[in-house]
Amino acid sequence: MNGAGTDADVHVILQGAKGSVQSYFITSSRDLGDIASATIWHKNNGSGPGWHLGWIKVTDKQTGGSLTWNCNRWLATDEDDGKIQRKVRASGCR
Ligand SMILES: [Ca+2]
Repeated sequence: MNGAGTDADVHVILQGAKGSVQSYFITSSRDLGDIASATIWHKNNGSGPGWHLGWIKVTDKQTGGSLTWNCNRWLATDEDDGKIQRKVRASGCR
């Protein structure tokens, strides 16, 4: 997909049943519990910030368990509904 990548600064918040963390490469000394959602946004900087987010995968390095959630939305001011932040969860991406 043309222009689907981004060179903007990307941020993620993972929201678990027991708390949340914020970073791109995420580590946590705490057990977050079952992951309920991930909030993902970028700063709309760089030369091609518009980003098509197909899916996210969250892997728990301790348990080896992982989940994959589909998004298939743009985070772009000039695509889709113009939003550059999405909340991704099992039930969908908005
Ligand atoms: Ca782009």
